[in-house]
Amino acid sequence: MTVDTAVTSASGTAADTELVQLLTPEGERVPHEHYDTLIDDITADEIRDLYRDLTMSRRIDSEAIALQRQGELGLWASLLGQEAAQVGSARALRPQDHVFPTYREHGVAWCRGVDPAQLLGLFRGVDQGSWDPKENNFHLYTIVIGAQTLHATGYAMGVQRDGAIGTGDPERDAAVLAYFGDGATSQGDVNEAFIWAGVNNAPVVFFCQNNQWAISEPLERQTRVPLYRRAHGFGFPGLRVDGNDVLACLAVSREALQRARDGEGPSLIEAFTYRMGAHTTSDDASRYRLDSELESWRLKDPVERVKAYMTREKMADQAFFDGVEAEAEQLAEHLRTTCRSMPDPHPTTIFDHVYVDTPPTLRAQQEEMARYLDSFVDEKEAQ
Ligand SMILES: Cc1ncc(C[n+]2csc(CCOP(=O)(O)OP(=O)(O)O)c2C)c(N)n1
Ligand SMILES: [Mg+2]
Repeated sequence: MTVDTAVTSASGTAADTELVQLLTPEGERVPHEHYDTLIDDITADEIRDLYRDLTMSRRIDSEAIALQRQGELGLWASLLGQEAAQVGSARALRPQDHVFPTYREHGVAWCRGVDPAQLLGLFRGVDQGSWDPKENNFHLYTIVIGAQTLHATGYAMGVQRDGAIGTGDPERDAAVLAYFGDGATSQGDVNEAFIWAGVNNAPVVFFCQNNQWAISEPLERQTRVPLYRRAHGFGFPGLRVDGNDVLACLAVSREALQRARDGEGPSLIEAFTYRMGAHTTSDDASRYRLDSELESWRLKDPVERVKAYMTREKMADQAFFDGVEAEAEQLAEHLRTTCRSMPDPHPTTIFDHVYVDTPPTLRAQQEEMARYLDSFVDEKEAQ
């Protein structure tokens, strides 16, 4: 028996794994023969906009963590460290493209134009996702690991049948972007989505944020080969990008989305990044990983490298950075006030929005619950 021992590590080695990178951790621009052509039209204004997106995403996150610590949210899943992967991929989208997120894509939501305060209701437990997916083509958060990759693939097959791809018309052509994590790649749903997308040539981009951890399970427990390589077995291309490099994430996503719109089928992007925080506010990451690992990734910070690049290239001065900070502070204030004023829902609203037309059995259960709750005598009334 011959055993292929060439690759036995999930991270891969430098020799067998090409990482697309356009901006080093020190903020130096790295020339790339191919991917430079995908961002060569980018202006200094657009770089400043990307920096603003990264900063605002980080501020949404830190504010939500603070609100959770103050008891205003039940839970929060932090995006800290993943800002570039999210902003770079999301800014490659056109308005008519569709996004299927997990529960961590707050930076993508921001780029799609969802009011970040609307993200909080789910984590406060007062709604099940309050934004209208049709408004910004940003679908609801999915907690069931990997399930949204099937939804995205099904949606992409619908887009295909609507004749919305391959026309070459930038107003009509549409693609679908599905986000998921490294741990999700072990789910049946994700592998089934890859098969369906592959054989149907569906216009979907699978964007895996490999943040190295699935709660307490390290990447090595999910795979023996770099994740992007799995795509080849399903019949479509895959690549690995520096997930802390917003320019590289933008470039590879632009290319993959255009392939999808042109009718060339799915692709897998593995954004190699790191979850700087705990899995959620309910988790204590110090129980299963070393501080030294965190420290090494801190040096690759996705926001700082853009700041260093802009400063080096004289694209922004201190007044610009102060202005963005002030704007982030205003956003944080908006989050605080909106969150605290969110009313508690009536318990029977849990039955709403399960079906478009609530079936009689479910309606009966809702009415029964209402009667039950009404049967409690209000203490004040009884006195
Ligand atoms: C089907 C399913 N199984 C298990 C869980 C519990 N769970 C929540 S998050 C998580 C880990 C996901 O890791 P990864 O896909 O790497 O995404 P990340 O949280 O790192 O962004 C698990 C197992 C779940 N939500 N759904
Ligand atoms: Mg993960």
